[in-house]
Amino acid sequence: MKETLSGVVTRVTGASYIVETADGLKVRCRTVPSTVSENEGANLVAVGDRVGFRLKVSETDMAEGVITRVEKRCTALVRRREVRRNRSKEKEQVIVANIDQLVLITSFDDPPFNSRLVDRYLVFAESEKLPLLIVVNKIDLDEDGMVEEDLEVYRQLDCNICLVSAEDGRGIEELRELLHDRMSAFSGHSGVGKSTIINLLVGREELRTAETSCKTGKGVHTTTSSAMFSLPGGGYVIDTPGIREFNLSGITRENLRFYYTEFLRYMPECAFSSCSHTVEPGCAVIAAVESESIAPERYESYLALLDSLEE
Ligand SMILES: Nc1nc2c(ncn2[C@@H]2O[C@H](COP(=O)(O)OP(=O)(O)OP(=O)(O)O)[C@@H](O)[C@H]2O)c(=O)[nH]1
Ligand SMILES: [Mg+2]
Ligand SMILES: [Zn+2]
Repeated sequence: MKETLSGVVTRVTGASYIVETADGLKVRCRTVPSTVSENEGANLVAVGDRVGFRLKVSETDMAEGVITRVEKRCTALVRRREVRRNRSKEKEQVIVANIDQLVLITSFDDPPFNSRLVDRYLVFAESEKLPLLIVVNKIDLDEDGMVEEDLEVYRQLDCNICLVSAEDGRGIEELRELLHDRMSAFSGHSGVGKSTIINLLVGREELRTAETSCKTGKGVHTTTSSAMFSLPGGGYVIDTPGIREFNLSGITRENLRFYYTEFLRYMPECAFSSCSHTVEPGCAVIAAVESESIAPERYESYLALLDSLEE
């Protein structure tokens, strides 16, 4: 019997999976009825999954294999779907597995920095227990050093911030270090420069390989499915469709307050233990906002998000 190799699933196209080994071997694999999964429910194989596979004799020049085992996922980002109480978890679709950090790409301008979007990602990252890295691209457009005004609020929170310009290369090495040896999910608004940054990080050569090794006829730029790219020196980045696509059903009007982490130290002082920090008397969070110990912008964003969540 052939030896079992192990690798990471870097692309899913229908029932065909590209698995990449640590030494860079790329193998097109399929599953078989005897494929064993250590995960319950959800889809059998997702981008980011660590799998065991065996090579088989192939007619084409590309190596082919059979996935024998799918390892237990540490994390999973799940596609948004209608929340129906009686549905079992089996219907969930995992967009990407084993991510260890979320990377929100924003831009200083064109499109302008959007702090409400940053707040949404902070809530989402907190609810998924994933660290968030905020990347601000296009700092070459910031001639007067205005970017720190946008970031003042976030400098006080527990998240990494990296200023870059894909145009002139500033900050790219620092970003590279923050991504080293990790599995990072990129998202952000259209036009902020995600593709440009990924191109810089992985090198054009790598992108072209991914393009030609996948016979869908679609380019990597029309990223509807998830594709993962290996970073030279270790680690992976994946261009995701963004939180609009993710399941946010874990965030409710009741638990939102726990995901604004700077509120936490004041909450025990609220007169009511179930305080929503909106209309209740004796609210310590509101008092902290009034004394600007909590940034008023963040509190306003909390109210706006609370409003947008269904009762
Ligand atoms: N000035 C400036 N322009 C940039 C920078 N990075 C990217 N751009 C430009 O911004 C535009 C959008 O870049 P993309 O990389 O396509 O953006 P994206 O986030 O992948 O957009 P979608 O694929 O639509 O989500 C392009 O015209 C880039 O040339 C930068 O650092 N500075
Ligand atoms: Mg793009
Ligand atoms: Zn309160």
